[in-house]
Amino acid sequence: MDRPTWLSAPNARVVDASLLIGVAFVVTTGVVSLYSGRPSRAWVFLTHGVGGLVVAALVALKLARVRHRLRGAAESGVVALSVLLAVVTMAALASGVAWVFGASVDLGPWGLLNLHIGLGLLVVPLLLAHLYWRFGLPSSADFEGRRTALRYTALVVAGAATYRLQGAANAALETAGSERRFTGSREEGSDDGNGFPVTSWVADDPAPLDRQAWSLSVDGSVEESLDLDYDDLARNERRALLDCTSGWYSEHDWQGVAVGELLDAAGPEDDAEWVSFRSVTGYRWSLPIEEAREAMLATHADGEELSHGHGFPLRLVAPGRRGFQWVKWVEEVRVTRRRDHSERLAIFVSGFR
Ligand SMILES: Nc1nc2c(c(=O)[nH]1)N[C@H]1C(S)=C(S)[C@@H](COP(=O)(O)O)O[C@H]1N2
Ligand SMILES: [Mo]
Repeated sequence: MDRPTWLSAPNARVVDASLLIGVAFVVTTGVVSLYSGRPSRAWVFLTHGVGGLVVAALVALKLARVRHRLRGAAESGVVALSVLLAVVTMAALASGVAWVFGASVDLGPWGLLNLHIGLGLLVVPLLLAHLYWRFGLPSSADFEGRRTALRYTALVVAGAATYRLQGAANAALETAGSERRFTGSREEGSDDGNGFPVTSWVADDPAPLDRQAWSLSVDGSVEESLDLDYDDLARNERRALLDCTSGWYSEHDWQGVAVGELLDAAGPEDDAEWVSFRSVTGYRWSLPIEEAREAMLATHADGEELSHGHGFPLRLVAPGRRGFQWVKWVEEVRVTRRRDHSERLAIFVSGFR
């Protein structure tokens, strides 16, 4: 008996082109997600998950088609590269699914979500090399009009439905994944002073700071530079949630000085647009001045003096920003006219100085 037409083998070049679009989509949303901390960005994480499921289905279709070529793998470098690409892609997808269902791995300072990010980024150079050897654009004859459109729409809808079912399955199984935030992060040590994970982005690890020798300067595009000792710092309080891109979050009452008060005291010049928070290590991040006003430089968490690992004597609390922007061991607040783009590099290399 003939198969119904909608079950006939999908056009190879259209599958490949869709796979390319799908991978570009999940890599892009994955990178954007690292900069997304507010609930208004939940769609980035949602579409990343649905996109991952669609890519998984397309990979399965493609592997079913090209399986027989694997025998040549030992002889041909190009085929070997394709096999490596397939393995890394499937590992990236599997690690994402495993994370969603609450799995953990211990890789020293990194965990399963870091592994997922690493594998996802590794797909990019492998895919570019694969395209270089094997790329063929689909022609208009490859698109069978409405049928192709319907099929791919159905695929995305099925991906979204599967993603929804995941939520129900997670809740029913009561996995560690069922309590995820919209960012995918799981709770650790909230309201417990210093009892939450100590994380350095790459290798930042300064010697403990001496509170007598330390001071905070507020400078740059300001009318009057300030130099403050530890004991000069006011103790306001605000509640805020730190959400690290390695997959945990922690919410605390932070005590410290409101950045708005520091700025009022120093008097930003009219053309000041950014505020850069700078660590003794060279690690730094900046916020638009209006947002910086709402941030805090904390000396304490839940009434406990910050431990060295958490940035004693002073760390940035930047509500709605991802953890890597919450600079630790701050010694300078620099008001600037333009954004300091070197901070994007500084957060990777500050530990190696
Ligand atoms: N100076 C400095 N600040 C830093 C980091 C760092 O490596 N160096 N890591 C950031 C990252 S990735 C996170 S998630 C938070 C973690 O803060 P914690 O160690 O207090 O949990 O600090 C951020 N601030
Ligand atoms: Mo982080």
